[in-house]
Amino acid sequence: MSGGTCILIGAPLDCGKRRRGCSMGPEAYRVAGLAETLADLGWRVEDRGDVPGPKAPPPAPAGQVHARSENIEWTRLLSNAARDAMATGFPIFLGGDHALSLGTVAGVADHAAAKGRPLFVLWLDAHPDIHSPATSASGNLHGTPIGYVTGQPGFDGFPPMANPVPPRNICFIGLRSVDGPERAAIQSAGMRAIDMRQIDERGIAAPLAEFIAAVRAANGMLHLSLDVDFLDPAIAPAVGTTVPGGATFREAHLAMEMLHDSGLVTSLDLVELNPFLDDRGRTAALMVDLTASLFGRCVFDRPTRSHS
Ligand code: NNH
Ligand code: MN
Ligand code: MN
Ligand code: MN
Repeated sequence: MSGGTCILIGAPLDCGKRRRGCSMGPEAYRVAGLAETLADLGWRVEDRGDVPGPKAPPPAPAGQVHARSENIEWTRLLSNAARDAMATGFPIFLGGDHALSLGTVAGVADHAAAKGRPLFVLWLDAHPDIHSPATSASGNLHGTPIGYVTGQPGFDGFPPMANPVPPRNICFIGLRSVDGPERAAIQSAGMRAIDMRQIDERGIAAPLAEFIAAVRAANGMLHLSLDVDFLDPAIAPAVGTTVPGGATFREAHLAMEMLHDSGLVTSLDLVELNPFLDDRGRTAALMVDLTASLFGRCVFDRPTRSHS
């Protein structure tokens, strides 16, 4: 994974939750120098600008699903954008909140199916986001993309998931806020779920290497969804749902470096950055630096595939 074409796609979706600000995310990544950083690493960069989707409506009453129709429209738009981009390069979706992944993963899954390859998803997040609109207590659809892409029921009005991702192809890393119905769903499907305690005990490298090995053994494509709240709030304050005890600077970079070496990642979501909550741009800058590690920035070159 080096020297190809990266396609930047702004997805200023801000309707997957009630607290606004993620609509400013794509511009923050551009200001933080994402395109220049990738170009310096030898990538050709094509910025397709922002997908023009609907704006976030006023907050729905508590307990009701917030902005269902806006999210349906974004899911359609982004699955098309993802399918198109996968045909020509490595798409990087600049969020936008995590509801954008209903669309991006759906489009990437269609592409993988057309290629006859299984799709795997790595979800770096404090939360598993495996609700359906029926199980979500908040009614915030950013808590539902894994429910949608695995083909769970309850997504009335959304485009049917043509190529659902098998739950066993999904790996969560960084979990520390899991709701009751989410825990039940993860356990009954036997999903790979690495919580912060496991990272404390084993480090991040061992469980990630196991997942990378599984993707390679299946000749899979790998979609990476990176939620800002995967990171510890002390280093990444610009997110509406901070949870203490997150990944450290080096744990996050090591994950990106190992994923780079694997050569398996074929698409990326950068989600939940809320620039309104940032501290002099440092969270945006950190997300750009993590992306740089994923795209090959390192101190010394290593032989490819050294980690599995
Ligand atoms: N589980 C909660 C909900 O469904 C929080 C989800 N929030 C996130 N997910 N930030 O990554 O509303
Ligand atoms: Mn999330
Ligand atoms: Mn989260
Ligand atoms: Mn939840």
